[in-house]
Amino acid sequence: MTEEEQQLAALRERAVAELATIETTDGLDEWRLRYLGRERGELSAILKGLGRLPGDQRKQVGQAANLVKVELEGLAETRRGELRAQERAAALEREQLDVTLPGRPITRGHMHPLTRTTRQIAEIFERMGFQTFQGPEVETDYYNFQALNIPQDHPARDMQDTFWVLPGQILLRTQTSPNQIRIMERMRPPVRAIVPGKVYRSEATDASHEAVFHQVEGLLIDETCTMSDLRGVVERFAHEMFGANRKIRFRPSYFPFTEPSAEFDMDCINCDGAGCRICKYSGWLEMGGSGMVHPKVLRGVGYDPAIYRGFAFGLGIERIAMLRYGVEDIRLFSENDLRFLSQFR
Ligand code: 2NM
Repeated sequence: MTEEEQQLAALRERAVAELATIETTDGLDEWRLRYLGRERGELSAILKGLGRLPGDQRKQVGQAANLVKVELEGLAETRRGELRAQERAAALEREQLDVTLPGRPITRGHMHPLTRTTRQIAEIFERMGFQTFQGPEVETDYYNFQALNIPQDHPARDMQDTFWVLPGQILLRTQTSPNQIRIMERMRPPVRAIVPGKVYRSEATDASHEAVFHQVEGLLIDETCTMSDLRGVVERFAHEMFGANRKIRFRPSYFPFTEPSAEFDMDCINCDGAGCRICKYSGWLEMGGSGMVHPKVLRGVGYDPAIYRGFAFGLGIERIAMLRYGVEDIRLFSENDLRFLSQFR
């Protein structure tokens, strides 16, 4: 074997060994340049040196070099195919999209428990022919007190510690009744109105008292209604809201805007009247106030008390929601804690 043939065999061995270690098509291009490149390739260098050899050797080495060249090119193309396939597989792996993964949940809001309770209450009264109205939360002294037969020096004003906006003139309503006055001013009887909404009282806060809370007041005006109609409406409400077996009792009371006045209780939904922690062992739950609208109030809105009469009542919405849902602290409704609110979705 000539020196050139030995050189060729060593080159071939090196090229084949190196090719096996190449991992990228870029690396393969470099390899090709190094061994097979026209300008600086090692094989080309051997072919260029052929001229210096004697004739018979030139042919022999030339043929051997060509065989190596063809072999190496064949191996390179095979390797290129393998590397391309590997690179495509890696790219696909990187881009992979698993369409079977579960989607990200869409966080969806829901009604506040007090809004939900308010709507349930309104629906019950709407089925009895009442119409729902809303009105201003900032009121005048006239609509909040005077029109309701609570004059300047009346002790009843002490019952409702007021948030004044303009002392003596503008205030945050202490009940929703000022809106009942506005409704009566606008309408001729018969009137059947429900007024839910926010009310404000400057009071110390505890588990059952808030300075801002919600009330629903009802009003019915016609020529013939009596306290037994009032009782029927309140009882029907209790049955629809808390179940057909609930019992209602009326106790005489006092409000400046009604005469006679009464407060009403419902037998305890927790113990059915037997006495428990919820009803403070009395068997009864206080529900609200009511009465026949005072003749002075009727006259004030332009109704003739000799012709028209009516009854009115007021209920606390938080109180109803607390009983319905078993909530024991009124402050939870306004704390905006999702651990509480999310339970009402
Ligand atoms: C209550 C209790 C008793 C009431 C009275 C009126 C009006 F405007 F007709 F005079 N509206 N609401 C009323 C009566 C409210 O809440 C405890």
